[in-house]
Amino acid sequence: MTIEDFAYDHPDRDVAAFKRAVANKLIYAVGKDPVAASPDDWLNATALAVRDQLVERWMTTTRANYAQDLKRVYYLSMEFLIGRTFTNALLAVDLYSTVQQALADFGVDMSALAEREPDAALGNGGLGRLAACFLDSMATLGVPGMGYGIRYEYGMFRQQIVNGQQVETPDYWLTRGNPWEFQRPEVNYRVRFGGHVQKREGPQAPYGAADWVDTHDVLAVAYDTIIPGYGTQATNTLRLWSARATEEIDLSAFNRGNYMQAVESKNHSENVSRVLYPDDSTPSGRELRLHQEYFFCSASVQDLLRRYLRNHTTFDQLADKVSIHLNDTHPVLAVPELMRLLLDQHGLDWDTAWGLTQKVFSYTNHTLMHEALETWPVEMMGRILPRHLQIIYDMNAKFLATVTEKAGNDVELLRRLSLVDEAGGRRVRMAYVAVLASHSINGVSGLHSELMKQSIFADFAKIFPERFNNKTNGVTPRRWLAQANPPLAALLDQRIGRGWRRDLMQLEALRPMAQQPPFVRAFRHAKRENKLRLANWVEQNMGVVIDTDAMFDVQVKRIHEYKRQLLNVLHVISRYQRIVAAHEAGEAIDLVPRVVVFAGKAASAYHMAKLVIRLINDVASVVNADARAGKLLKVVFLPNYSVSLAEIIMPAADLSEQISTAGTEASGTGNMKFALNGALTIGTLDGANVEMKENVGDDNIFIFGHTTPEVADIRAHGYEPRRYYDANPQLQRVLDAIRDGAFSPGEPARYQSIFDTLVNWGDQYLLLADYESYVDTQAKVDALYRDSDAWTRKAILNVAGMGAFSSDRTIAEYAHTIWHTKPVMLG
Ligand code: B1H
Repeated sequence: MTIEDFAYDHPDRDVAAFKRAVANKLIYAVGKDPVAASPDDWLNATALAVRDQLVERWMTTTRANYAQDLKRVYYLSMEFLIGRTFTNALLAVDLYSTVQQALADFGVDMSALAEREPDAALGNGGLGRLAACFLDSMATLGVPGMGYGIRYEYGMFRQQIVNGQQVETPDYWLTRGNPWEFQRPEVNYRVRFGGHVQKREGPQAPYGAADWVDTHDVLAVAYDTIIPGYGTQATNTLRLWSARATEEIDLSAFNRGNYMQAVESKNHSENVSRVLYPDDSTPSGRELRLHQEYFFCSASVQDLLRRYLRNHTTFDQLADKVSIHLNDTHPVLAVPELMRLLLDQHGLDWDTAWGLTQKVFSYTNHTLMHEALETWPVEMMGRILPRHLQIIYDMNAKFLATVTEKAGNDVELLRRLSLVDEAGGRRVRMAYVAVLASHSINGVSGLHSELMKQSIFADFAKIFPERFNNKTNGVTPRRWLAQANPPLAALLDQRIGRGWRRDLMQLEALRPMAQQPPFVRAFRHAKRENKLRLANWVEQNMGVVIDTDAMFDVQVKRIHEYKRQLLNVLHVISRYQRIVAAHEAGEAIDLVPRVVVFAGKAASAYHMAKLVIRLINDVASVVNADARAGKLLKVVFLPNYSVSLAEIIMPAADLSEQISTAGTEASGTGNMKFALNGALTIGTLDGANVEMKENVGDDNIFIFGHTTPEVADIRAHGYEPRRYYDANPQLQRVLDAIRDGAFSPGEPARYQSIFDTLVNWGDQYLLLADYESYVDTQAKVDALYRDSDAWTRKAILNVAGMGAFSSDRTIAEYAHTIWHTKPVMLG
């Protein structure tokens, strides 16, 4: 081979051309001789060659958006949990088998390469993964949009299990470079912190402009990633900001002769985009987090205004051309930032600026839990963002004045509505800022959106009823079916065609096939292949052998008390005790063999969640080592749950555990991924489970436990967990075993606090109140599983009913009723 053999050619579906393209990248971009290239070199070279295919589409789309001057959606999110890009990109450009063949010709195994790609784990859980599914759907539907976020150097921590306990290690995902991103050093903005505010000289409007001076500045530098649509030329952009020290800071310190201080302050500035906060559902409240939030909001708003002003000379059309969506309250500082820029930099008056702001912004709430609502101490905000605090005060004053005008001086009402919580240390209520500034406020499932109006935003829902609406979450069928589940995808393609990838409602065509024995067998066969794949993973990574004939009973998600992994553990222990008791009595036992699978990370400071992980692992050690349990029961905790691991787990599940206390899980999206891949759900009437039940049919889902109003009722009357403990001897044995150290013989008191929480103190999530109903329902699950045809028929009906849970449907609703955007037209 000479270098001429690799002369650059435009690769198309032709294997030879793609081989040239890959070799070309390997030699000229990666700088490696093919004979010396490592697997990572091949991966990077192949990714770069595939990326070339995306670039043309990207430029076409960007040009078309620009020429058509379409309204754009800017989706602001602290988290984008993308996972891997390689296979997703190959499927999007329809080059999967071409590339596979091209690499095979070089003696390289493509699937082994794909496995080497690190996950882009720039998110915690559901909220971040939803943002990633939305990017995929926006591109696929041609919605002109852009995601804005932070290019964290360290993503979600890696979880190891050491002696049964979670140990966190940093996830430096960029070690081997990121072939998918384009650094844009020329796209950079100055983001200011600290300093103080000066009134401007000259005649002042009451809410006039001000100057923000003596600030410490950080530069935000853009990194762009192409988001390909599926079955379309349309693409979108994910623009992530990275912090760089400004030159001035370095030089001024250096000139004073303090080289070390210069370097230190450079580090300090660049810390802003260093690490993702690993606190799903609960905000950290730390100063660095406030810096991160403002950093990416400011850069994003500056960037989108600059783009708007390239096409327009006034702000008259801003609301016709720009929609800014707030993914929860984390990006709410974009509101005062837009106001600041319009007032202080562009000279608009308050009313005009505020009118535009309210038309531009929309907001999604993702949780009702009180401790999850973000608030910032006034003192901290005043120190770091003095001008923004002032603007928020002005917003508040104007708002409370209009309330007083309408409702009179109802001090209690004003106290409740105020953007500033005055009780116990003054704090800015970020959710209220979002509600006041947005023309649309949505929840993420029907139930959640109703509860949102009745609880945290009750007062606002009375004042602005027209702003509140629901957009039930969805998941992208490209990643969560086509990519994650090749056996089922192939079966669907064969029986109903390939159209479901872009129109998931086509799954309805499966309904009659649930009655066709050959299809039922083929469906079961696909499930078995997926179970084998997971079993291999477990054996290779954990050294535990699991039986694929057993029911795979799976709960994977963040570890949180409200999600009630503990309830699942109580059921597991009850099964174990039944097995042991039957064995001792020499009796036969009619339990269905199960492999109970757990995975999920706990926030590093969340003691109870970490204790639950330890308990699961301790139970697993005892059960898995007990020959009496044998094939009947195995428990595994898979370490380091991630998007790429979820892609292996979801397709392999028979039973999906969605068992949060009713009224606590805003939506859930894992629930959707499982059912779409042919698992049956055991769940409470919480979040999107309620709508899943409506879509898959009451007979095809196992619902148990107290409903949301019943939960409220129990709480109102005083929850008395002891009653359940005293009344149920089986439950008592389970809890006593935990308390007495049956699973922690070396440290019998290890789980005393779990016992106390559940039995003596009464946990917030009413575990014992739902225990009996849960265990009874699990018995029904067993009974159905024994009839394997009946089980599979219901699994098929689940898949058939899940069409509505495509994120394409969700995004079409956002585009139509919130953003009012039109798709880009490509020639
Ligand atoms: C959800 C969060 C969240 N709700 C704070 N709230 C965070 C809150 O880092 N923080 O401070 C991070 C994440 N995440 C989840 O959103 C809900 O619990 C799920 O029910 C829902 O499906 C998901 C997407 O809407």
